[in-house]
Amino acid sequence: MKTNDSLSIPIKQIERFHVALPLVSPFSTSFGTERIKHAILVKVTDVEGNTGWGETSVMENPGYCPETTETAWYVQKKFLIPLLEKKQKEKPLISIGEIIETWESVRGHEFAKAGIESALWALKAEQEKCSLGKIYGATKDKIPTGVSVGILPSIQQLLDRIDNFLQQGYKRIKIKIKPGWDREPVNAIRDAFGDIPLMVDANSAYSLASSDIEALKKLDDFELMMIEQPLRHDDVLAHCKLQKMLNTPICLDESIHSVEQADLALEMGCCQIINIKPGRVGGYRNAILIAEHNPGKVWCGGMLEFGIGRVHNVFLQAREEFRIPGDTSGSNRYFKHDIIDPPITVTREGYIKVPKTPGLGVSVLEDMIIMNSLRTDKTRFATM
Ligand code: OSB
Ligand code: MG
Repeated sequence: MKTNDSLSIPIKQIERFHVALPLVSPFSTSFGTERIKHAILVKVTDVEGNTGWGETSVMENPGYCPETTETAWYVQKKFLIPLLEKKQKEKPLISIGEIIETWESVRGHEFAKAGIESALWALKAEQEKCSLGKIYGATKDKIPTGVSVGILPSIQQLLDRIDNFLQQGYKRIKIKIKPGWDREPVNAIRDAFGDIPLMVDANSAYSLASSDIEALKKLDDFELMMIEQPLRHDDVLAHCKLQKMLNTPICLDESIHSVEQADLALEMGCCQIINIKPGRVGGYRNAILIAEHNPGKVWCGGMLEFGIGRVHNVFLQAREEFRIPGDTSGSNRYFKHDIIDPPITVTREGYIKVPKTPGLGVSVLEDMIIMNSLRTDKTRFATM
């Protein structure tokens, strides 16, 4: 990353809000059903009153990854914020890269790190009076949108849902699959909607058992863009074996938690594409490094983010290495009222416009955040 990453004004305090809001409709995957979205929203304020907002968009349960809202809350409080405060005491005008380095003494906990790191990038944008997009290296003024459709009780409901999203303009459809819900729904979608850009996400629901391999091979008939994370979260070798048996490209999500793991999986042929979720890979600096190493082979995933995480992801995908539509959808696909103003909207042609105004480019509805917080805290830094 070539951007200058130093803060030009010292940090005064960090506030956190554990927010929970109902989703407009339940979201079912092979690992469970989400009805309420949880996240830890992070607000960093400097001594001159500039602010930066970030989102720790981990799930409440450890079904997708080992972290949860609770573990992130604890690790931020007990380790990440104290390490940051200590670093600033040593050196008042700290760089975000140096903060990321001091956090290397904490293994894992990528979502916890990303939540604070993203707030720091947003603060940097405010301090520089430029768009967060500039900080993240955005070059596009709009990004194509995709939507991730959960497992539904019937094929007809799935087709109705997809029809609605296509009418709203979405350019790429992803459906969740699991053994017993794969060939049939995909076949029905191809029959109903022809050769729309279509992909599937198994969230690790398959294995190398012969019945599973047969089911996955059958999907080759449908010219899918990719199959996301068919096998175990921790088994890249199995994905390597599977990729040799399939024509459809494999995309890894759950397996990738670092720049090194992304490079390894692509270089060894365990997958052809990486779903970059900044939270899962430890933040936006790592997300950008993965993209820079692998242009055209990456897209931006989602964690049903609130508006803050969503707008960070819009800026990230406005970089030129992102050439495949991602999972970033409009706010109304998730929430009745998002916590930013204006909410993220999708144009009739299926794009999200990249905000232009300085900082985050949208207003954060702090009163609404406070009203929907299960808990909040504030750490004041010792000032010089
Ligand atoms: O596997 O990509 C996934 C949501 C939560 C956890 C994991 C995943 C997802 C999605 C939805 O697919 C992406 C989104 O719309 O934000
Ligand atoms: Mg996925």
